[in-house]
Amino acid sequence: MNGPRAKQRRELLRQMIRIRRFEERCVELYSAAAIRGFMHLCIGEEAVAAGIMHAAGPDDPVVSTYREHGHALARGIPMEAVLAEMYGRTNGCSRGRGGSMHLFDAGHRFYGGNAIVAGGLPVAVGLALADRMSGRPRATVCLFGDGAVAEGEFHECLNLAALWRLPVLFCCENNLYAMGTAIERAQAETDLATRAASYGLSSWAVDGMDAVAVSEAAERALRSIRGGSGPCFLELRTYRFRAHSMYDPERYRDKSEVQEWKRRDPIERMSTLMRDEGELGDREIATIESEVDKEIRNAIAAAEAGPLEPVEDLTRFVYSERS
Ligand SMILES: Cc1ncc(C[n+]2csc(CCOP(=O)(O)OP(=O)(O)O)c2C)c(N)n1
Repeated sequence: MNGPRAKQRRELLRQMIRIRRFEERCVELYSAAAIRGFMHLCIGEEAVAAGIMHAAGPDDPVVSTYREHGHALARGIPMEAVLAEMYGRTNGCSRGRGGSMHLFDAGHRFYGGNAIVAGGLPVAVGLALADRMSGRPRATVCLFGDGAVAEGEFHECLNLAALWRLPVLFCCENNLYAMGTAIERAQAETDLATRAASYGLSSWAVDGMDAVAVSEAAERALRSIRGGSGPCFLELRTYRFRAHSMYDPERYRDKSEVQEWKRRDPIERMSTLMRDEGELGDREIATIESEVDKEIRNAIAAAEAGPLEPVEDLTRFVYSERS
């Protein structure tokens, strides 16, 4: 019950619950106008964030998208710094300059949050090239959505990374939609793992609703990358349970489809498995929930207490300082 497998599952479950509860609270804070601007939630996709970050090493750079709260939290950026960023406060991880879509923390090797679809891929390839040239044994983890496949940068980056055998783990979160466009309306070949393999890199599809499967696939891929076999591509088949962003009438998909995917809820699935195998009881769940609740309350207090940037500092970090 306390072996490494149970420990791994407990950690994955804890991380997924943490991300889910955080984002549920963010919805309330957004309605109260405490958080403003764009906000994209990963509710339903938590197994990807938890699984990938569980496998990544602390020195591996991570490059993400605008749907990155879960990635940032699972990476270890303190919840206070994430929420303060979303509040636009200077104690946020990007000093309140980035907001929800631009979480950044070089200390945790988290190189963004990026509002541009596929914009992270060239960043990841550049980071991997720099590590290769400097002889650092790192692998860059690059997360992006299925919508990125429609961008030229995706193809250029997969080609270059494969050609130069760069240490990049490409993680495509295929949630079947790019805003309101279903993947089969935009792509002739919807099997993205097959598509990626055509660039000459190792590529496979993973059940993105299963955190253990995600973590094990990422571990396997990272072992291969560190062994010098070049980049890998994982197509993580997942689903977002909520709207694309906070304003989305969701006319592009049937409610029945959403209900169908909710039956595969990664948190329910993991807790049921763990209960069935005697690894989890009501007491453990209650403990996780209360610890997470406390962490969220502390994060809200820190965000609310965080200073706003004075107007005089508006152009700081925009233009270089005069010496
Ligand atoms: C280059 C570019 N084109 C268009 C947009 C507008 N846009 C914002 S989100 C989005 C959909 C992206 O979908 P996907 O990559 O599958 O990620 P998901 O939102 O599903 O996580 C689009 C087209 C953008 N931000 N950047």
